[in-house]
Amino acid sequence: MKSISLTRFLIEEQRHQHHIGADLRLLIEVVARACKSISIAIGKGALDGVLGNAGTDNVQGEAQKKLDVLSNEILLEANEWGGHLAGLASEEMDGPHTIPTEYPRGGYLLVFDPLDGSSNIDVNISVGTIFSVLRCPNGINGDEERAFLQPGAKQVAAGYTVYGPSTTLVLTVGSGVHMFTLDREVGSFVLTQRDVKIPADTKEFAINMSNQRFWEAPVHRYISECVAGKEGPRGKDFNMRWVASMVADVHRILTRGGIFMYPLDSKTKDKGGKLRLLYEANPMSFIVEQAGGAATTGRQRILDVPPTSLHQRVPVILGSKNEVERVTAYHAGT
Ligand code: AHM
Ligand code: MG
Repeated sequence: MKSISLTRFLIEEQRHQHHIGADLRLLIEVVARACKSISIAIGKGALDGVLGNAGTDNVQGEAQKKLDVLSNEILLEANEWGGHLAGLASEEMDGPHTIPTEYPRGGYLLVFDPLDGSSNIDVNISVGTIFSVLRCPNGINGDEERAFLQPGAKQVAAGYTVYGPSTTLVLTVGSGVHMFTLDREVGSFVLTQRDVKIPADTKEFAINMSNQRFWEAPVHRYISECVAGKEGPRGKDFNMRWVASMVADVHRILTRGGIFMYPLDSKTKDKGGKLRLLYEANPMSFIVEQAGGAATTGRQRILDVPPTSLHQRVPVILGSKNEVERVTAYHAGT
């Protein structure tokens, strides 16, 4: 079988399926190209002096790693001149990035977490880039924060790249989820799985167990029933995995099913949760729903949450549909 590059896949999506237009195709190609550069930088690791802290904090008061800053710069530089964007925003910047006046502006907004799972960079464990694409609303400038404050259901595309033993780009434009693996010799992403589906049932959960004492009752109930295994109410043994890189944990769920939880707890309640809505929860929820899974805060579908600020946080429970529905039911008290 002939291998299908990301470029060819996108052209076919545009030409035959009419799922995307030329601008969105260009945008996705540019993001993918930036991810290749990030992959190369990560791959060099200590050889290139890119590990360690940058010595700066981001708007959320988190210490930035050198690779956080570098990945952010790579994505900004790649995207700002193409003419397809009205604005860009990122986990690593306080507000939207202003596109220099010498470049034309387009109709899309790009929001991203340039390098998710930063705590794993220095220990050589998988990290990833997450991105979400929205349309810039009429009459609002893409430099303005309010342009980005749209519920996740309005996303026109979302994806992530996981930098693991191989580099894999996972993409949805609202017509299923597709995986592309980077062929490092050729330098291009190649379609390796079309129309990925998450199994509805699972025996694997992902949660940071060290937060157990901070959880709410429905999460306690769900996890204790999993841990009780065959002898408990679920009547089967569960396994646990926690990479602490959301991208890697979600990638595992897309590959073999599972449930990922960073729920509301008393430690993060004041902030609204741990993970960020616009560039972590929304793109991942769009991908998971497109793959037949579900994503909720416990109380509401994530894609329906109306954003109030760029760096807003939200509880996240996503993955295999039947498990997510069970946790939702526990939250509803049933
Ligand atoms: P980051 O964007 O600063 O890297 O934080 C997000 C990450 C997620 O990838 C991961 O699921 C979570 O934080 C891990 O948190 P913890 O270290 O509390 O387990
Ligand atoms: Mg992140």
